[in-house]
Amino acid sequence: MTLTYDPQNIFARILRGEIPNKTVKETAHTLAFHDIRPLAPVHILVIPKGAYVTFGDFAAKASAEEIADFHRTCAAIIAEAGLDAGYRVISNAHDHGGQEVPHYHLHILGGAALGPMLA
Ligand code: IU
Repeated sequence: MTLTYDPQNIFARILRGEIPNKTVKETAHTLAFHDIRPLAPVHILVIPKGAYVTFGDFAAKASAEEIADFHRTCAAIIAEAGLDAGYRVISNAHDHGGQEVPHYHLHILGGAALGPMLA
């Protein structure tokens, strides 16, 4: 499986400011924004600013500081979005995972009962 990073992918372009986004939170290493095609009342994408393709790529190569910043940002978003009743985090990877955009991202979904994951 190739992990060559495509610098023209849509999230790289968002990070460069070439395409607008509805930002939820931004830190030194992380950007979070509303998904343009929400699958739940709350559907936020969280991406590292570094060039990583998948969860595995990020987890293997990112610095401890990047990894901590990313996950603390996710936690802050979950708290601030009021998802006390529950939420789901998903990351799709490569073809079998159904990944459309080849820049690592976590989906945070909530705001309604989501049901069983594979229903
Ligand atoms: P996936 O995990 O790669 O399949 O998810 C990509 C998501 O990016 C998907 O939910 C799209 O609706 C979303 N998205 C977006 O928010 N803005 C865009 O310009 C594009 C896709 I292209």
